[in-house]
Amino acid sequence: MSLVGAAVKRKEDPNLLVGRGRFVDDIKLPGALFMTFVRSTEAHARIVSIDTNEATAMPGVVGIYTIDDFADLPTIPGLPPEVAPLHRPVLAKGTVRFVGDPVAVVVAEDRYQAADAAEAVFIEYEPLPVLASIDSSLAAMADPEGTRIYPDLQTNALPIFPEEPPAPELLNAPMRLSQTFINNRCSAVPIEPLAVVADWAPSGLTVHATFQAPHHLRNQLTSFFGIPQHECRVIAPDVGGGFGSKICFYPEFFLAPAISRKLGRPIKAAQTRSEAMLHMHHGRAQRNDVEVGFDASGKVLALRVHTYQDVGGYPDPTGMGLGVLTSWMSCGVYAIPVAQTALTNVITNTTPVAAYRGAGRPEASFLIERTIDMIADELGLDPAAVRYTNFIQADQFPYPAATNPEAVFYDSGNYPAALDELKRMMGYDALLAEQTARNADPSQPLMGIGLSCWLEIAGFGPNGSLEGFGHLGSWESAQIRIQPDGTAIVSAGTSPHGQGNATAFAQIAGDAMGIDFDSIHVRFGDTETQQQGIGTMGSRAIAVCGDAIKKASVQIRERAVQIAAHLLEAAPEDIEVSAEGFAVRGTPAVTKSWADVATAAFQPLQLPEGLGAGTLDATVFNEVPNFSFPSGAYGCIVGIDRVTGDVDIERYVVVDDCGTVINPLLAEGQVHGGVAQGISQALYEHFTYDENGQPQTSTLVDYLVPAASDLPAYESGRIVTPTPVNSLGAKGIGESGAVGAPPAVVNAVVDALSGFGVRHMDMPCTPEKVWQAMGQPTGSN
Ligand code: MCN
Repeated sequence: MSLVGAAVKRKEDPNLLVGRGRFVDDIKLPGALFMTFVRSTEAHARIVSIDTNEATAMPGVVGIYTIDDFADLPTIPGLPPEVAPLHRPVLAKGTVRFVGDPVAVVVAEDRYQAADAAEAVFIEYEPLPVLASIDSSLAAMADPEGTRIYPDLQTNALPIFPEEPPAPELLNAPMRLSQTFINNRCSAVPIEPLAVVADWAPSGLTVHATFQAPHHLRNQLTSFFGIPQHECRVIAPDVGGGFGSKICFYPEFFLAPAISRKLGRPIKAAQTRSEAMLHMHHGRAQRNDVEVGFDASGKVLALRVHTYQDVGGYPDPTGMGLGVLTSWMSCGVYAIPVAQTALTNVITNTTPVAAYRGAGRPEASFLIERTIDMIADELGLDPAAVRYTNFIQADQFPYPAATNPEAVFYDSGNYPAALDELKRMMGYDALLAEQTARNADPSQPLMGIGLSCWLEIAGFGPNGSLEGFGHLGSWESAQIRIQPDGTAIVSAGTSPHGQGNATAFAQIAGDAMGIDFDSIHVRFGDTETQQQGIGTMGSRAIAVCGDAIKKASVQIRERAVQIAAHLLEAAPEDIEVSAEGFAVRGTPAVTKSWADVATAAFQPLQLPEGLGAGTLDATVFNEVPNFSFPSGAYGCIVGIDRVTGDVDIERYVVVDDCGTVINPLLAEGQVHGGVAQGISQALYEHFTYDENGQPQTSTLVDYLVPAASDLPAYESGRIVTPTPVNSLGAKGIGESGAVGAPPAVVNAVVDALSGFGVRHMDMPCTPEKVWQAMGQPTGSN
């Protein structure tokens, strides 16, 4: 039986389930000191003075540092030289730009002493005008004397794709509508906040970091400190969730090594939850101004989108790229003849914004899926029918995206089939009838039905796709070594943060080599043992690294067959491979086990001519020709309390297409997690600031993360259109749920409220907003 496609249980779980995971904060090095930040309480201010006298004398304090103590250090890497004024120093230099901005570091014998001393550092600020939103930052630009968050840059707005005049196809369309969509700012909330342990010994630097791409960090740390790569080892042990926020470079990654070098002792930093909410980069925070032209059948003739991305107080390279992905994916699964996209990154006095599960694609699916529903509403058509009218058809692949037809080609898909399957699973037609009856009955909750036919760009791998974010390349590496006992060690260049890649990689390797699943050990996350890799982002582990593992496995198998043929005195073509070993076709009694063949691989006298000792060792650097474009159709049914406005998700049905599924259990788990985040964005989560840039939601008391009981049981379906861009036919699925879910939920809420004249509602659709939209009903249930 094939391992690929089997619902194998996770290799990683036994340790995690008994509390034997090893996270960064579990690492306790002898003599380690703890560092903590003194963070800005102002959103925008000039630093007048920093008084450390009282704190320096406090118990356990070893040192307190400001930017003046690190004058020799470069700025945090990533941004290109053209935007030099935006390069972020490792601590605030003269000016603070958001609440939470690190101003000073306190180093003490333990974390409690460090925290106490940080409270006793007094900073005098001279407040500057605060621009805490896209709108206020752009408004300041209209005034030549208005505030510039980076005076040397002289602008708060960084145009990436300039706005063009509306195309004739839009101006001449029989019908037009426009809408501004606000994609609410979210905080990632991984169970494990940011943590790092740095130990700079005479032999070199060792860094344990909770991070999604240890090689990326190693490469940047070595150029930052000007040391050779063999003197820097970065280890990402177990990582307790990342959701994209652990792909960015934060000041502590550079300061912990710098202080360790200064003091000659290991340094640990580990955020509290409240610090993480303020300082780990946020996600979304976009405004999308959409204009669409269409005809009476619902056919979209032209789409024009201007995306404004809030990049926060310190633009991050990943954050600067989010809107590019939104722009590319703005047409979704639809054959839209004319698409015009503009993009402006906007600097504000808020926490920097960067990758967050989906990173730019949930914003695109939200704007286009809401737009399609608004067209249906305008024309009085079934939203499903408008989707069928506009779908790209299954025979049109590779399909050049109208937003960038030279560079972006959808690989494969069957969007009408996904919607057919969704409608079947939902019982769509019966639901429409049920809705009419329920909504006419005041004793029942209002019913809404929402669809989302989403598309995303994943499998980041084609050359050039990651280099712009400072990565060495976009390839991925895999090495497989067969040990003399016939077991295999698979070393992967990507390292996961909760996805279960070890299990999926072992399935791929097991099938391709023929070795038993339990005899395959997967390693990752340590630059000493996997010397080169790129990392985990853009749902690429399976499509790029899994493909590398398959290719390396094929090489191993070919060489193993040659050895077995030699030992069995048969022709390689006659050798049959299984988990038990090697047999000669027609004479199954004559066999060699994997251990026999693997042992021979280390004994040159046993090997056929041309193969040397250690031959069962293969390294592959895998380049893929294109991204993969997972897609799907999601359906959401909500019931809305007619008195309180509370939205209850009654059913949530998913049809995913990630091409070949490696492990349905894990793939479904990924979708469940992503959908949970998407529902949460649609109904609960919103990181907000007041007009002074003070965060209003920086603890889990006021930033709403749903509990399991707030979420529905999902009904899962699937179609499979394998991708031609890798040998597995597999597309990414790690972000799909987060991309597809928000519009399905909001479409359902707006559908339920359509009787009140509601055309759109920005996320999150809180009970209060819904109650207001219903005209503030009174009464009781
Ligand atoms: N899989 C599969 N078949 C496929 C594709 C994937 O069975 N065709 C399964 C495999 O088990 C694989 C997993 O899904 O291990 C995810 O694979 P892939 O889609 O290649 O994504 P990555 O491993 O590259 O994960 C990245 C993606 C991203 S970018 C974020 S952010 C994210 C995520 O996945 N953050 C997560 N999933 C997360 N899951 C957890 N638990 N925690 C996070 O922080």
